[in-house]
Amino acid sequence: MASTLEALKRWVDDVAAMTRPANIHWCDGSDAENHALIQQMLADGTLIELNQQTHPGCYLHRSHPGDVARVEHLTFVCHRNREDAGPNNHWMDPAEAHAKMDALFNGCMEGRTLYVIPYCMGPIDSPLSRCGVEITDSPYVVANMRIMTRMGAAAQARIEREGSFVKGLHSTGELDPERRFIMHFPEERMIQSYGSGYGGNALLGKKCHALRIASHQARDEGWLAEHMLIVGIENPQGDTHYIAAAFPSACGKTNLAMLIPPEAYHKAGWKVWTVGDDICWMRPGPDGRLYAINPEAGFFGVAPGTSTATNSNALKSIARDTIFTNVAVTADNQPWWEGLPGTPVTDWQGRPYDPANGPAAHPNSRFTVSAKQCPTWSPKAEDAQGVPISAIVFGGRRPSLLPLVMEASDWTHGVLMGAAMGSETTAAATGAVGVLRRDSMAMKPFCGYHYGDYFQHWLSFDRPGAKLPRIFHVNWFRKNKDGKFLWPGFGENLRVLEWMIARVEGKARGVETPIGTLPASGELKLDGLHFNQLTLAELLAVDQAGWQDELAAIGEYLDSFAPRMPAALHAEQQRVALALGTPEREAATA
Ligand code: GTP
Ligand code: SPV
Ligand code: MN
Repeated sequence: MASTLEALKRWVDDVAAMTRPANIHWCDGSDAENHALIQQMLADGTLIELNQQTHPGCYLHRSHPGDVARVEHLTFVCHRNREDAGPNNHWMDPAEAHAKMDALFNGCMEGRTLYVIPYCMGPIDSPLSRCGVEITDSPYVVANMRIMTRMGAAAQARIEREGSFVKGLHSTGELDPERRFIMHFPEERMIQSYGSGYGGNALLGKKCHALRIASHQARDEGWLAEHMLIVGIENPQGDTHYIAAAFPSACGKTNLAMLIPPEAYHKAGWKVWTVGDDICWMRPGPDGRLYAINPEAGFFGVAPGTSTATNSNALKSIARDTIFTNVAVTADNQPWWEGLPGTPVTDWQGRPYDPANGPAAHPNSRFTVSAKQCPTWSPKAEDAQGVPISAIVFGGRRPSLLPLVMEASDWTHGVLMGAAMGSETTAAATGAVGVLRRDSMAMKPFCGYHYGDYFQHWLSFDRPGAKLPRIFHVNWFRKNKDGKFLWPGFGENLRVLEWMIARVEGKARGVETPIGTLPASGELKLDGLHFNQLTLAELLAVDQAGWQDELAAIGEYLDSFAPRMPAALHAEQQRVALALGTPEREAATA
């Protein structure tokens, strides 16, 4: 049998024969290689040098103004059997998709360099990690992948040893939205992306591999690939609980992962440890608990709103050696976005700043930075075995109804809470912003197979011997009549996490309601926070009529995944609806 290296070389040769690049470069991930690439990008304008006194090693990239976010309508999951993709995905027949992509890739790298990027998702020596190779004609992608993954020689050595890897082929093409597709072939463990240079469309290790392909692989192999941050909360006694939380794009994962404790908590000795800010791979360990790794090595974080007040850890992380994409710049050439002090002179498109043109920084402008630069980066993030998860949290942008926090009565109820998740859309994907949509487990754009099968896979973790995490649902985004957030959020969210940990440790009794367990009076510690008791009551109220409607909507949503919707989840929806006193629907469908 041919070695893996030979198979890899043969694939690179095949791709080169199709795309016809002028040069082929195998990336080793070294500093020298990175330096040379940056010099080349500065020379051709792909990167713009920022103020090297205030921001050493920082550069700005302006993407094409029509290529600033993930494109869900152009993203396909190409299973052989259409049913396997589910109504949650766009599907194309694999043969048709391959023909379409082959035509686009034909000769597309003429005059350009083809880069071969071997990468490892997760710590190089972890059994939970998985490898891939991305071929791209974008040096910007190479520089970002070097920060976001363990890229280069060590990854290639693991690939040669292991014998398998995910194949990703990417070309920026003409950046024409009419000639743009992000194709996934889960059964072939392959990704093909054409016509975009942006984030999740182009850095194939991230959403394409670590979520769409990995979620499918995880189902086959008995683990979970999730759109979750991982954070460690250390109490004053020195005990650390790890929490994994799924929020949709631009709904607060990076912020919660790097949370700054409120002053009183800090003084009392609470500490926060960042393990991951976007993706979490988990599997049951020998003791029955779920163990998680962060497959990424860096942060591709939302810039706007990042400030000393909201996330000083992120701000400290990005003070050097950071690539900024689509931010504005100040008169002295520092990166700038809405939420920072100072004034921009040049907007994200390079125009003189004019408020009539909208925000100075694009709402989905981002920073790419090595996780090692984060002041709260957890030493456990490199642990090959991962960290044990005490609690799983779901949440989204819900301006009304959903309380600040509630706990599921058991795993099945928790899976229902995750499946029922809804959120207002954000600038992280092209399309309308602020529209409420269901986004089960924050995986709507990322689950590589049928949601019904995915829910079943989640339910299957509840088996004899399992010591599963508690499941919670949070909502930092409740608004009052004037459209103002009711909850201060950010660092103050630690108060909610403290209650969760008290629940995990059996130290908070809570109040049982039909929708879940909520904090009992006095259990949420609000000292030092100027907070009105009426606001708290509003944040923790259960609006029975509103919830009856919500359960009916959840029921309809779940029905859209029939016939693959697990009966147990349907029954759980019925149970909660009944507890809320809605016998009509129960009678109608029983
Ligand atoms: P992706 O990288 O797209 O997956 O996003 P994310 O989930 O990591 O979101 P992020 O933490 O970058 O936050 C997105 C936006 O939400 C930023 O503008 C934040 O300022 C804002 N945000 C985060 N946490 C809170 C919070 O607790 N309350 C409020 N009101 N806003 C928040
Ligand atoms: C998201 O949209 O959830 C992101 C950014 O984290 S991207 O890499 O574009 O997917
Ligand atoms: Mn994300």
